[in-house]
Amino acid sequence: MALQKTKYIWMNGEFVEWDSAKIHVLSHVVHYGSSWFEGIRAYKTPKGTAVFRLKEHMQRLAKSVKIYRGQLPYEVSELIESTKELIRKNELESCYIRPVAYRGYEDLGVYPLNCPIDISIATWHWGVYLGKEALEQGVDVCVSSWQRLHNNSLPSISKAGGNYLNSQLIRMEAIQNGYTEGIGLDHNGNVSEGSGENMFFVIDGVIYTPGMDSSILEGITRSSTITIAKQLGYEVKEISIPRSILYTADEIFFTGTAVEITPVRSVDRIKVGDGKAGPITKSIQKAFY
Ligand code: PPE
Repeated sequence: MALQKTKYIWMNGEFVEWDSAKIHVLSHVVHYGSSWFEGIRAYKTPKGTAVFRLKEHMQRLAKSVKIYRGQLPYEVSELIESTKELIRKNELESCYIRPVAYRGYEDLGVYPLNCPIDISIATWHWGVYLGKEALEQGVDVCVSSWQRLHNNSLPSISKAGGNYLNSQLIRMEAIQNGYTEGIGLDHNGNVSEGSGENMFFVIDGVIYTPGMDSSILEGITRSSTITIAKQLGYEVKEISIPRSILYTADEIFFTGTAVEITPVRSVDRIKVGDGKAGPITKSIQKAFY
């Protein structure tokens, strides 16, 4: 899956041609993983292109940076306007949006505070994340042998580039063993999340999702899912989920910007429910779209 180029990338306040959007190899981020990013989707609607919860995404980006004693060089409102302008300039009706802030070029060494924080925003077409049939049929996943980050090692609520080294280990292992995605357990052995998505479980009509103490990213799709589920009349509980629930839940699904709402049909080759998208998953999926 090669990236589909669009015309411009917004970099530190300027619209730069896609092929010219470059950074120096001695930028701090290249050596120490010091970046923070967002994944956002814009959808084509009858009223024109609409970006899904853009403000919340930009606010989360600012918080991700703050944990690392940094500050974005632009206000959230400026980033919102620049994103909209970029989508217009790139003439996109729907797209994936990737803002990334990073410690740039100035000094080297672990101590980062002498390096500037630069920021760019790119847009491109990103279709179905976990394969063509995933949204309807569900995906086959495994429990990873790699654990998620302990919150006292790398805080999972900061969407930091470095955290995704852990995600890469989880995803590579899963794919090379024939699964679509891997699930990371937290430091207590409870369910945390997939390498790039939050998880939900349905048991006897009640919906459960791991809480903030299980090394999860506080997903924006997760929060929309909780709101939608409650509006549909379901009870939703944020709670520690033991690994064994992965094998006994009636329904399981992933949520995230890239995956949207994707059912899980098996875990470690054990079928979830009937091995296809369950009724509650489907009703939430429908309401989400
Ligand atoms: N957990 C992780 C680890 C994660 O990366 C994401 C998003 C989520 C949960 C869901 O968060 P939200 O998008 O706010 O609902 N992962 C992004 C990056 C995926 C990638 O491969 O890159 C995404 O979905 O855009």
